[in-house]
Amino acid sequence: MEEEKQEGDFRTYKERNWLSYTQRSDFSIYALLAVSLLLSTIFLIVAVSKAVALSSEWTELYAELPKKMVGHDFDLFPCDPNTRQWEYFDGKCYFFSLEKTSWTEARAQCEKRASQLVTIETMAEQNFLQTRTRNERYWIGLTDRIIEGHWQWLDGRDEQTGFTFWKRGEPNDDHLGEDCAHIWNYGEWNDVYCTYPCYYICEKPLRDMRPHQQG
Ligand SMILES: [Ca+2]
Ligand SMILES: [Ca+2]
Repeated sequence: MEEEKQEGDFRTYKERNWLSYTQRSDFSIYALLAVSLLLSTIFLIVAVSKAVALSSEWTELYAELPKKMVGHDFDLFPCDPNTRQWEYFDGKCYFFSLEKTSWTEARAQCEKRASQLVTIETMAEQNFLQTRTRNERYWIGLTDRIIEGHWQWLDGRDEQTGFTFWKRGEPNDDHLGEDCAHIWNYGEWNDVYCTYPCYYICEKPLRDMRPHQQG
């Protein structure tokens, strides 16, 4: 009897211990789960707030990008970043025609573009133009149609008091009467009759292309 009782007590003791252990174990699991949940929630909140901040930064960056690109394009092509028909040199914009026409029509075409047939004032400008014209004939804004032998630029400057780059022996007012000037081989100038088909160069100040930069 005594042995049975002891065995019963021992069993009860084991069962209590087991129950106590199981309860402690459950508590630990719940605690771990709670901590995990808390950490996950914190992580999620941090991740979401980071994503929102990043998204906002990207939105701002993309909103600024077109403005920055436009600014960059104007740095590279100050005269005309959209079509690039006008080329920049030393504060002015130049248009080189793709078709040949008479001097009178060339002048009209430049006026349509709010510009004038080019006036060449310096060797630097001459160099720029001749690297671009490559021995082709291009009309310039120089004529002696009003008074034969008195060459004048369309902007009113007198040819005799400024820079000149005539070919040797020109202007010669050769046959048919040569009253209009063009750039030719090596960029040198020649007079020819005004209906001769030539390319042409228009010119205007850079400030006329970008009115907002005036000041
Ligand atoms: Ca002449
Ligand atoms: Ca000539």
